[in-house]
Amino acid sequence: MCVNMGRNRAYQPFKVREDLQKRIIGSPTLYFRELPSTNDMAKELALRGVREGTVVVARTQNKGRGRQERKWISPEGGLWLSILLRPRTNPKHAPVLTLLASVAVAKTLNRSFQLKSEIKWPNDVLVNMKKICGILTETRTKRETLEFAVVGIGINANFAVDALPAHLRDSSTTLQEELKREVERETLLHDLLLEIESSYKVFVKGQFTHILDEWRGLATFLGAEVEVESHREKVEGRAVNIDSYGALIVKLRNGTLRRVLSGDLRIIEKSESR
Ligand code: BT5
Repeated sequence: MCVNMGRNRAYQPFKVREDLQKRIIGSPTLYFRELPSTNDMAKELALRGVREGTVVVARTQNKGRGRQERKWISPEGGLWLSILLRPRTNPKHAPVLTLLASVAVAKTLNRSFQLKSEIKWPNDVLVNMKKICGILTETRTKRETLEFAVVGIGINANFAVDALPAHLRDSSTTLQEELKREVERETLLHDLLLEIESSYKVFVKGQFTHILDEWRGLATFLGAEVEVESHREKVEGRAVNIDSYGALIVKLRNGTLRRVLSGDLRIIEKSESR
């Protein structure tokens, strides 16, 4: 359970380091006051050979990124972090790392704050249908091998939704808005890294089914009528499943199944049964 220790208290993610020492994820955890983007810093460190599991945390980001170079607004009070991973796996499975991270965030929010969190493909965690967390996984590959992956996680924690630009306020929320109090980010970070550690061990064994099953359980949009827009096309139909490459399976109106690898999903109508 996270106790109330908010923005005005010293934020010391380095405290996390000690008890995560024997683990993969979070050892070390590097803390920065301000960075352009924790993903960029983690990638730079990866190229310099730092070890798997290194976590980069920044109090604020001035060039936080989403997919396709979209802006990720990262005010003080948020939890902005990136995890460096070096799994020996086919790069095609890297999108499962995003699924794994979204499951870990949703489970941690559910468990620590009793917040009913849901997952929206491909990389959002929602509370009350509003985005509270976004995930950006970036990879570097050499031929058919994955050299490294950086999983960036942004959780809107201790700030009011007013800290976001006006056009995002209706579609976004923060832990502070939902709980009407601030949370202890050190504990949140600690619990999240433990959760990620346990699923990452499953991931490296290639046991994607377990991760996908957990994801399906939290992906409440499955079964809904959706529209998925990518730079290539717009697909409309029923979201029916996800495969072990992180692709969404959409059943089109004519009954054929379409595999969608990336895009932005909009829920048109939720299914009655979920
Ligand atoms: C994402 O992209 O949702 C991935 C966000 C990943 C952020 C983390 S923070 C730590 C690490 N370092 C980084 O530089 N990035 C990662 P996407 O699905 O493309 O969504 C981006 C869109 O979300 C933007 O275009 C806005 O519409 C919206 N957005 C931006 N900031 C937001 C915020 N704080 N809360 C909710 N929505 C936001």
